[in-house]
Amino acid sequence: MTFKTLVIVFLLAFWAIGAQAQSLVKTETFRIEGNCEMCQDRIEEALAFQKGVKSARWNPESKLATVVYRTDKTTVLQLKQAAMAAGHDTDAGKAADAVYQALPDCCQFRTKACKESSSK
Ligand SMILES: [Cu+2]
Repeated sequence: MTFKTLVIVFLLAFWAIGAQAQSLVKTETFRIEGNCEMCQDRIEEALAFQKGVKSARWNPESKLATVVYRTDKTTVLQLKQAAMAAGHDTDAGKAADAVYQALPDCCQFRTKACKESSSK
């Protein structure tokens, strides 16, 4: 094996590993209940703390979370459970009442919309 062949083999191997790692990264968009910017911080932080999460955004207008994560490290269900643990309902279940009740008034998304009370 010449040095040149060796280099090509190495490059191919790195490319293959890179392509495989890339295929494990998935972007998923799903709904999380919430109201305001405080909810946004809380939700994004809860999601970002999950293993394998590359980025997490939540939009207070659409209530949609967009998460980039590694499919070998976490699942959408785990991400939803993280949001629920932080006090926010998802289609996978509701947050525990005790956690929900502890949210600031403005964030009580089950009973009121923050926009109406806090818009200046
Ligand atoms: Cu809030």
